[in-house]
Amino acid sequence: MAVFRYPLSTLEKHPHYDLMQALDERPRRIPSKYFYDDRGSRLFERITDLEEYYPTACESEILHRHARDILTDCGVPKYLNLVELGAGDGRKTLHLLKAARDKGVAVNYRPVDISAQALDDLQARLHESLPDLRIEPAVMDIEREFEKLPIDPKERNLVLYLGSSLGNFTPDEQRVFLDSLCEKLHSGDRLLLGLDLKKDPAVLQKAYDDSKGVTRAFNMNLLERLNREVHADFNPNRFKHVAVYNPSTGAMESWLLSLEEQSVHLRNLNMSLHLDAFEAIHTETSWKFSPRDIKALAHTTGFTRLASFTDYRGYFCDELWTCP
Ligand code: AVI
Repeated sequence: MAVFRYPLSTLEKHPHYDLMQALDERPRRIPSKYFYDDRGSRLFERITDLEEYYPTACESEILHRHARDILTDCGVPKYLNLVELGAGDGRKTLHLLKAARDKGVAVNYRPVDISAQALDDLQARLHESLPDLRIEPAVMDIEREFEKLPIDPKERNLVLYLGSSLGNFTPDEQRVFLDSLCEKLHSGDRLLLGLDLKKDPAVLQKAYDDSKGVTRAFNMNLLERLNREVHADFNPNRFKHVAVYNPSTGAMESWLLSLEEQSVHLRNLNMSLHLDAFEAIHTETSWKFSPRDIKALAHTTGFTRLASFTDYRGYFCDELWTCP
């Protein structure tokens, strides 16, 4: 049972209100966005280098093979406002940026990410490969600051939402997010949406519980982050990283399982948690999509599908959508 000691009126204004609420739910949760502090973002980059974590290699292959087709399907405009949500290290996007340069499309690249460090690294890396690229990074929590997305009202926009990050939202949140995006974009603007496809759970299992323990460290970093930032006293050795496929929802779920009965104090939140032995804290759901799911998602959120690109194994797809 969690105990809040703040008067209710001030509680909602607390910068960690979402975390406090989530920790008090049953099952308890830590919102997935807390993964991405600077250390978490670096760990995530290491995950994307793992052979077992196939989505990055698949999407790189797709963008390498189809960057030119994607630009053709965007109408090869003279100028493109390229907004990338949750840009991370931007390595996959390089294929698209190079294809635009080769086709003479002037790009204003606007990567958006929750981690300032990730954006600094991205900018430095891109400067080496494409020194003339115009790049305007923005540190932003897209869930909280959606209205600030740098959509250009006068030019053609292409929004990239890669890596199946949409799959970290619940299906309701996915629809609300895409609905709002469709409303914000203008007729003819494009969305390139990376979605991880449903597949043999054995492949998924390895991707979310890799043999080098990087995903485990990524999950555990949540506890370490709370220790650093809100002066909690989690002992990561008393928790286990658990990744399971839920066949009824078609999603991978990540949990932190308390290995014993324990109490944890989160000093800056003025909050204590009592965890039972084997009580689990939910940290992430990674929804996977079937072709039917994708069709329905585009249809219910007002987008028109223009093209779909997949990798040679058929594990992942990038969907190109437009707003009517
Ligand atoms: C960012 N997101 C799409 C990743 C995923 O696959 O859900 C985060 C991740 N979690 C564990 N491994 C990677």
